[in-house]
Amino acid sequence: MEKYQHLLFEKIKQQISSWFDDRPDELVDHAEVYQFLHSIKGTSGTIHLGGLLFVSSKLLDRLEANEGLKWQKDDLREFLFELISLSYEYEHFKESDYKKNEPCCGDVPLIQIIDDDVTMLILLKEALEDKGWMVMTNTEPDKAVSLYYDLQPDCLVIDVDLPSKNGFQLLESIQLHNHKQFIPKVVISSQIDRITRMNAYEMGADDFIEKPIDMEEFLVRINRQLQRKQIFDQSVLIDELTQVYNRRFLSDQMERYLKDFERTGTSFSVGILDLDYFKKINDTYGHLTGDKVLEAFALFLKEQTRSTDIVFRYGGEEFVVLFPRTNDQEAAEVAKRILEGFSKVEFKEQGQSFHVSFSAGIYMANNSTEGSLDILKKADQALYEAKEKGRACVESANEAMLPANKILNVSVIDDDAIIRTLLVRVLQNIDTDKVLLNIESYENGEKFFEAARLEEEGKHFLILDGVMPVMDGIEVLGKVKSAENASQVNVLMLTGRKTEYDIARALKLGADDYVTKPFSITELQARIQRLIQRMF
Ligand code: GH3
Ligand code: MG
Repeated sequence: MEKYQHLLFEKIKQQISSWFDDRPDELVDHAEVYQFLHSIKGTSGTIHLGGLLFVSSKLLDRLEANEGLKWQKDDLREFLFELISLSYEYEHFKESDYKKNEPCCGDVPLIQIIDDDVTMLILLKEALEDKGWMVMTNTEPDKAVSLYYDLQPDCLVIDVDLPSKNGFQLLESIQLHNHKQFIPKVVISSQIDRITRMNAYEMGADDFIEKPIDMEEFLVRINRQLQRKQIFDQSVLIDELTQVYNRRFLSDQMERYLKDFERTGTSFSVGILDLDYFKKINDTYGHLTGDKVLEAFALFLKEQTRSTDIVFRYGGEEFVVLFPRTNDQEAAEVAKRILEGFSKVEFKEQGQSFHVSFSAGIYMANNSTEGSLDILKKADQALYEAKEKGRACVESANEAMLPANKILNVSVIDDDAIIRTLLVRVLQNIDTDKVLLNIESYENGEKFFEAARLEEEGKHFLILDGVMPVMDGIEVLGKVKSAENASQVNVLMLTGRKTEYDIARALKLGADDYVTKPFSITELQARIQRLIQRMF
């Protein structure tokens, strides 16, 4: 059956390619489109492709209303879009996988499982994900710890029978951080004697579940832990590690300032401060040293700001300072002064000393139509610029305000007509306020260079397929990066899943980001949107 399904997709692909690549300017007959859809409908029913059957039937119904029409290519592409995107999904994801690939929204609880038994890991992951929770898995303890710090999960499930690093040791190292950061920990173990259980609770376990696991009970118990975490998060406003306010209180407070601003016109500024190369500190001296730096930084911020300014921990090593009744220049001056002072603080660890700097983005709220998220976004853009400028500096978004209608030339270079069509549509749907997107697609690098696309004025953003028959993606990248305006060009590479070598090479040659094929369309859209926003 799979073979026939594959053949049908090939057929769809060929037809799309012949319409949109080989005869781009010709009109297409109504009858030709009708036959195409009719044949897909007939075949897809027989070979159990329900979604395809549904879409082709729907399109056929709609087509009847347009009888006798000659199709312009752009209209046809739009008309067939659902079919094109469905064939991409079918080709690359099994229906069940595809659903799981949908990006989770921010509110979905995240569970981290550490277990060296892969079969068990998969079993637990599937059961938890069926409940709609997001699950990250690890078999390797050291990686697990760093992922734990990166992700700050809502619940940790840990198998203490791990052979390489004793599960208890792992639990203990996490607990040292965790005593200030409430994340419920569920221990699973095949050893269930009294001493093991007591050890587990001693080291911070919130629950102890014996193997073999009764799955139904396991899910109920995990759910209970997630509820506890939620209640905890909602009841506290202070970040336990750094003793400054947390993110939840930030939104409350900003709403209040915004109301004030609306009523009295009193503006305020926001600064986002992000430690530079913080990951390196964790990697070099361990996460506990990292924690100490965070505590010291938070304290320094509290000491060095006015009593009316408020400090928040925004995320891992990112802090926000709210400056009431302060314009952006004044706020930037304060941030610069703090930067100078903090960079001089000497940290001593394992016989070595080191210094830590930060980068900051400032934004003054000056428009009552902006909400707190818009304001934070602006400050975050300025922070991004500060990082781009080499870090250890302060940037203001108000200064850097861009003239409206900037143009970003976006080029899609991919030999696969389906992917090209999908990407162009994704790009058209991108919502940008300050940037005008000028989108073009090319079936290979040669055509891209022939069109002298890079000579068009303004910034460029390329979505480039790594593997193409005429002029390989890597070759295109090399040529782009040696162009005169290379600094104006951002490149997102599309690569095959298991081509680590290609990825490394692409990044070395100057690609700014990569996405592995097959990709989820919604995820890609979100990513491109973010990249574009960050470019401006
Ligand atoms: P950049 O200069 O670009 O900001 O680089 P960076 O290394 O500071 O930024 P990145 O976002 O790559 O890494 C931040 C790290 O902070 C990742 C995460 O492991 C770590 N982290 C997050 N929360 C905590 C925490 O509570 N304690 C410790 N020790 N580390 C944390
Ligand atoms: Mg950082």
